[in-house]
Amino acid sequence: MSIVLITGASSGFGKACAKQFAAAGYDLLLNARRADRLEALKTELESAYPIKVYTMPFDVRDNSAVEAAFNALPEAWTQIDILINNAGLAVGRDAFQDGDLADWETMIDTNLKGLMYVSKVVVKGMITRKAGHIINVSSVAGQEVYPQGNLYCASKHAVTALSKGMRMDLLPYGIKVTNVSPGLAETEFSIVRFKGDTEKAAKVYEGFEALKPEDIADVIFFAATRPAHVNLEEITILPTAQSDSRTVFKG
Ligand code: NDP
Ligand code: 8X3
Repeated sequence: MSIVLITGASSGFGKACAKQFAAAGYDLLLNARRADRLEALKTELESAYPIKVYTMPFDVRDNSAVEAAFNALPEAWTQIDILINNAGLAVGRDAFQDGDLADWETMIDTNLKGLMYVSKVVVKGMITRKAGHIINVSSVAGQEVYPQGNLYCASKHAVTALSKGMRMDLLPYGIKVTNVSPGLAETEFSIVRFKGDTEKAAKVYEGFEALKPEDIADVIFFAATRPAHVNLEEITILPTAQSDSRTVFKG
């Protein structure tokens, strides 16, 4: 059975993807920083389905940790068929002039550089085997900018651009690259963005029905299971109440 590597699997979209792929019989490599959550998910999935899970608790921002984790992989886990680059975050929602440099660096280091480090390592085996699928989780914030979204939007625009560049360069090797751009989804995303302020986070999703992590896992699973000659290049998924990154109808 195929091996799927999911970054950011301890919560939200990544965790929902882990459940969906596990239910379909895929073996899973799960990454995030919170090792305890990964272990709990491994136990849950291995007891529910006839699959194997290997946890990789590293920080995607740390390239030497990324390389060490892949160098330490047991042989049976080295042929990664599908990479879901999902680890990411927003920190802060300030006007550019009020933004915090450390927050900006965290977003660029995680959303762009982390994706770059993990992909660089994983793509080597895909090139040798002339097969593989890289699914990058960008955002509607990677298509359109919104007020006080500045650096988060810039990091996700970079992900969308990198997906296009990867797709072009990897064409000769038959490697698919899919860019997924979700709109507002209720996960731990806004709790992280507002630095633990759960009231402020909950307000983001008041008055309309936001996407659920399972909605994003559904489209990622669909993209990953198309025939070999079919690649879904860009998938935008919004709540019905949202039309673009700035417009939400709150009834
Ligand atoms: P969550 O906060 O629920 O999950 C984020 C995941 O990323 C966690 O598993 C977290 O794990 C992991 N992560 C964060 N930083 C790092 C790091 N440095 N190294 C390894 N893992 C890391 O949010 P979502 O599920 O919503 O977010 C997933 C992706 O989807 C992100 O890229 C986000 O930008 C994007 N997105 C989210 C939308 C939304 O509205 N929710 C909409 C569009 C895109 P841990 O903390 O354990 O390391
Ligand atoms: C997450 C969705 O609209 O908060 O990428 O940027 S949004």
